[in-house]
Amino acid sequence: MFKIKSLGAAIGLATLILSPVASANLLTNGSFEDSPELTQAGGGWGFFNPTLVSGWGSEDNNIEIWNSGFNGVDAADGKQFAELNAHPETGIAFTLFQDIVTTIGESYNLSFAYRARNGQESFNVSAADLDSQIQNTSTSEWTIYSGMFTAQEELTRLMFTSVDPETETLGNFIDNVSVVAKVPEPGTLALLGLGLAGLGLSRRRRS
Ligand SMILES: [Ca+2]
Ligand SMILES: [Ca+2]
Repeated sequence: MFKIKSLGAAIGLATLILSPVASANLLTNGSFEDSPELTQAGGGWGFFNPTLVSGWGSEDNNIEIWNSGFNGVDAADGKQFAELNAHPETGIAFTLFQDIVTTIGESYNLSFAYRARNGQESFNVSAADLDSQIQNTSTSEWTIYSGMFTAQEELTRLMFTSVDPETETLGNFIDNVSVVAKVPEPGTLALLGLGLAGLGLSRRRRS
């Protein structure tokens, strides 16, 4: 009985070590659910000074949040999402950014949902060594982006920047943004599983 118990403890410990790595979103308010009350156009949307939207910033522009269902667009996650091309216009590209505490040399997985408003849109996403321009064409459904970056600083800025339209106020919906420390490769997990199985086997052989 003692041997079975100790094997159980070993598996429990492995689960304990691996599970927090796999699940924690390092972003604050990644799904844009936490914002002031949406007051424009009957409550369907709102735009705010970035200091009022938890987690997110913007360079010289406000941040625009929509309620799920407004103008027929359901959120990809939860009840709200962002329109990168905010309101009103200031004459420079719209940005939406968040600074993340990172470990230099470690890799992180980025994912988010994006959707076009009019069908001919694009935006840039960057973080450390990641720099992608995304053509945003589907107005009928959300598309999931996933990518990876390796931190070069102790603070990494995740940044979305409007490309087309660059300065006009309509376009580029974003929701459900997530940055997680890179999880162990499936191969590593399989090897760990084999190791535990081997442990059980050798214990059985001894008994
Ligand atoms: Ca959301
Ligand atoms: Ca807008």
